[in-house]
Amino acid sequence: MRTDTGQVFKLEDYRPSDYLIERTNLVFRLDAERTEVVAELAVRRRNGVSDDAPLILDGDGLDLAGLEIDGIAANANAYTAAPDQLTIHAVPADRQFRLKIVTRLSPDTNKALMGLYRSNGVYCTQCEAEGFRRITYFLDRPDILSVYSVRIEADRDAAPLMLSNGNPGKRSDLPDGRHFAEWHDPHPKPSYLFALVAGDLGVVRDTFRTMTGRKVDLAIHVEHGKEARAAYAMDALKRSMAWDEEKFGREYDLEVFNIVAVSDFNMGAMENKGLNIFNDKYVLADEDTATDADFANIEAIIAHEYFHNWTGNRITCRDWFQLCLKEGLTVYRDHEFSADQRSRAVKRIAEVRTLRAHQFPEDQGPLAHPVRPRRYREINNFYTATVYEKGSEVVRMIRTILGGELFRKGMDLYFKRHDGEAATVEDFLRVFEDVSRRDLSQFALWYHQAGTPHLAVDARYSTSERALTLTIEQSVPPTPGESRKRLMHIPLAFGLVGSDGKDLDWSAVEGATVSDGVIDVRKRRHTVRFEGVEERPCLSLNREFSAPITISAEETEEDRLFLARHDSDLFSRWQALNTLMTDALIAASGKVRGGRAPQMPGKLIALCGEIAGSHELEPAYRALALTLPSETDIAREIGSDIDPDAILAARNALAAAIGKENGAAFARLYDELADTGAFSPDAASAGKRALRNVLLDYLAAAGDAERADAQFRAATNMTERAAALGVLANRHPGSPQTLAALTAFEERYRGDPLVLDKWFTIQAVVPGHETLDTVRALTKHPAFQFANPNRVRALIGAFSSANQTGFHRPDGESYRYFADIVLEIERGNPQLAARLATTLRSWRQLEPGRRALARETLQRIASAEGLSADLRDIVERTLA
Ligand code: B3K
Ligand code: ZN
Repeated sequence: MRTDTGQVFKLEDYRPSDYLIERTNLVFRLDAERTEVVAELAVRRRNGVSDDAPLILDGDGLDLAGLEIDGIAANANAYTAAPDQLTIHAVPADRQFRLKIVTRLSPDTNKALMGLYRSNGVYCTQCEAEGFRRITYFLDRPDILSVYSVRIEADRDAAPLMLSNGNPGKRSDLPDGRHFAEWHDPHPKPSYLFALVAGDLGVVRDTFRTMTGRKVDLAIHVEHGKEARAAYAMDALKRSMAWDEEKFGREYDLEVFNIVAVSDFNMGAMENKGLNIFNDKYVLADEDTATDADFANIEAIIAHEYFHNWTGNRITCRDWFQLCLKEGLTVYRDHEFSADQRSRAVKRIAEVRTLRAHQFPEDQGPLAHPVRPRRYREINNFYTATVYEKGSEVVRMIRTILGGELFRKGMDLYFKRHDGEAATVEDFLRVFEDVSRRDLSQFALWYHQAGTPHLAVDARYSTSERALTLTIEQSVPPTPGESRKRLMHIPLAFGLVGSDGKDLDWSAVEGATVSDGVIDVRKRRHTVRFEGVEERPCLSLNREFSAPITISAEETEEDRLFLARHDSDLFSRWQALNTLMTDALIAASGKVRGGRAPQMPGKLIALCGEIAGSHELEPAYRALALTLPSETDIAREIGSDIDPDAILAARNALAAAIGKENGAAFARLYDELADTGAFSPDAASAGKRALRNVLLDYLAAAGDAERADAQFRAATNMTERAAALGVLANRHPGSPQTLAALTAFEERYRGDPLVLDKWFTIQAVVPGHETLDTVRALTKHPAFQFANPNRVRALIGAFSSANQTGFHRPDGESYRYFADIVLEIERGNPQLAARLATTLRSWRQLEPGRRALARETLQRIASAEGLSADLRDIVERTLA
């Protein structure tokens, strides 16, 4: 494990390297304990660099076993080799020279899952961000683009499959039961996109005909016996390839495209050129083992990694500060893809919920950072919701400001101008300025400034003048290290909704630029006057969530009820209902805390019944609309002095009231929605199941355990089965039906840890203080492994992030247990430990007792000996 050096990397310190590596030839002699890597690098000194400039290559835990310069064994005083650096002092006078570097690795002892490791016997690599330096010494930075040729040698029996980036070359037998395969990738790429896989796997094959008629061989490699579960991923891949051609004119550029699913993986998937490596959770799906949410995730992640081929691989990042250049943009592209494949409104609501659940707490807490950070200690800690999700929102705003046509023109120019380059955020913004001739310098603050902007909106309508005056005031709350904020350019989409539910027109507007239903907010304060407005409108603000901001407006409950029924913008309609729910829950939790019985909001409860039965709305939309804000959502909106127990009580009370008042109608609808016919994972069928499961939860909250039990027993797919089990476990913990269902699930999926993860999660999120004991016990389950990130996330991750009452026990017992686990995990896998530790980022919002205990926990982690850079960075920033 690399311990912390305390080094801080700064954006302003960027400078190009003195040397380039134009070609990289790698030979891997694979062995579980002693793999030999021979790297032959064609190096060139950059113009103008003096020939006594040393060549400094990055390493991480490496052991140099041989070094030749231009074919001659290097003299001992020509270089210094340390595990984390190889410095060549005496560099040849010629501008171009060759280096041959031999290193030895032990894939089996690599538990960090970075560099070359083995997962279930399969050799695989993960190099982003800085894993290549665990394989060989290199200029391991994204602006060093090199053409790679790879030769893999392995045991024929253990590794019939041998893959790397690019196109396949020669393949033949070797003595001693070994064989080799060669690969060549013609596209220059940074080292973080290098990949290798070798092992014994099953395969699903297909082909894709590109827009210019080239045939691409597609293959998805999975564990033997699981081939059928890769069919959906293959379908999603082909749809992604066609979509990128149609919507962005992007064609695939190799003869083959390989995807490999592995079971030990630190994140979702990795976009290595021509050889995407996936967490098997995001490849394997069939109706018996995967929920509709799993299918949707697979579709999105397959698309995301595929889209990186252009946004990330063909055009990569100059340095890691530019991470959003590939991630935010590619998330935007996968969002658009899913919106086109499914329902746009439903997708948008889901995106906003994710943004608020994961990114808003970043912006509002100690880990706040701009979409393009200016400094980091450990880059792996910056693969955040801010870089990804807010980064995507920023791209979306560019499209909103410019319009679809200019946006596409800008993207075309980006691909044309920067293909084959390592680019920056400035390069990206410039293409849009060039095609639109608009000044995006104020807009660029979205990349540079952290924090969620806030708009306070006040509306005055004058009946006599038939004029509406909006006062819009912007503010950006301070974030750590950025106390003074500059004013942002915020595209605020809006509508003036008339009493018939239709948008009202206006004849003139002054005080701001308003076009296509979007106000360009740029100043601290705008007074916008609309004339010719026939009646007092209901204001629908931030339609489609046009900007990732918070808004306060003096709206009455009547206005919200009206918008929740009539807003033509389906996102804002959902928002109105969601705000009503949130307000009701905040009020109720305040009552509970004060020892009083919460009052139940009659009109809201009735509206829920109405929406459930609104057949003109698609079921998936109704399901989202009826879903109460989560306990974490409520806590975030309350913002300080959080008591999770009061929030849970309030939420349960409202769920029970909604379920009870609407009981008969919900039950009828539940029965009507029963799945008949063959299973299909399509969005419409999934939507019906989602609505039915939401209704099931309400009915159970109101006391009916029978339905959930019956659904569990009759379930014909995982969506029904897992939902019923979750409802039983949450609403009727410890009941005989719940216990029987948990046992049945375990027995059925015993041999399939990936599916058993659902069983771990369902139990980990059962509200209440006692769940800690369940979690402790489950870590002893034979299927549970601390070394496997999926298991850890399913049990410990779910418990700490989604079980507010269990994790934030008032006695601090869960925190103490959590700290022990984080420290244990970090010994093998620092990245996973650091990621887990971020669940404590909102500790300052807790009530004083829990806050003190959470601080103690963080301090205990921070004071542990020999902490990794990953974990130290997170805990120190969280405490700062
Ligand atoms: N680019 C990878 C993430 C790598 C994370 C490294 N710590 C997956 C993706 O965003 O597509
Ligand atoms: Zn990505």
